Amino acid sequence: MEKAKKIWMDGKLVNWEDANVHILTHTLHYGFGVFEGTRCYKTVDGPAIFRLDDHLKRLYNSAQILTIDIPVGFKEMAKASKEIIKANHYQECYLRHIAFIGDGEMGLGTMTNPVRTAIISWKWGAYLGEEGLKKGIRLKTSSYARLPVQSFPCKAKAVGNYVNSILAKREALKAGYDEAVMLDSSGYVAEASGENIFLVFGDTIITPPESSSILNGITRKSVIELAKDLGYQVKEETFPRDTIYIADEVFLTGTAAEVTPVREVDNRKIGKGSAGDATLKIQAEFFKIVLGKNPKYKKWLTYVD
Ligand code: PPE
Repeated sequence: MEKAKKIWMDGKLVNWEDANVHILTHTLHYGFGVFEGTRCYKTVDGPAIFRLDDHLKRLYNSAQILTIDIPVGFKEMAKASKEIIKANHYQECYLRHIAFIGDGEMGLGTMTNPVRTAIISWKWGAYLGEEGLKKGIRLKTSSYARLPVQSFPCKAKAVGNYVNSILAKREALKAGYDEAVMLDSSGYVAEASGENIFLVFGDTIITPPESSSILNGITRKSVIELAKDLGYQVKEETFPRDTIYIADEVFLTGTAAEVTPVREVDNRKIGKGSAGDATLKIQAEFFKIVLGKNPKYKKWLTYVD
């Protein structure tokens, strides 16, 4: 990873090398913390953060779900999100917000440790590879189910939730695939390890509903809106893995993955076995929006300067 000059930590800009924590940092031991992933794009009018308010809302909602009191206010966090990009002279980057429990006492019941915050920025290219973004990736159904909704806060982007995702991801990578698709505890399709999933059947697009054990992706929400704009009928419904195999097209959405086509699932070719036409149309429209080239969606951009 290419180092940036500065990291925003607990209200101050510090040098990259100095953004360290103590080994007794509570979140490091127990995974109790929340985070966000947001992208800043080099738009035609300068750098702009895509749906910053929605990402910050989700960060504070995640903290609310976990009963973590973030000591920095929403407005200050929004301001700092722009500051860190300026401090590092980035035109485009990924932003990682994190709120975690610092050191002090140990044990699960600790309530008095400080809640710490940071915003880190770095250059992040195509998450699932340039070629994947153009031609499509290979997906494997994971043997790990998404944790059941009665046991895990799926609407919180919580640090510890990612043990489940990383187990699935590593299993897929070791088996030679690019990404894992995870089922819920009843066997229905939930989401990929770090992306939401969409299937295309002609002019209809389906994706698992918000009520399922998925993260309510901000890219997912954006793609639903823009797909409807493009004339597709979008249905949020539950489906088994078999439905993926017979889809005309499959694609994944996420801040890091953006709109990534899927060309193969569990050794079954999807459609023509390459990126589908509808997927590429939606992807092109998505990139237009994030790059500030669609006036209708400028409302989703927060300009840095
Ligand atoms: N599901 C999960 C489990 C998930 O982690 C993400 C984001 C999404 C869906 C898509 O949500 P959204 O980004 O709001 O559209 N995954 C982050 C993981 C990146 C990482 O490896 O770290 C991301 O895309 O930033």
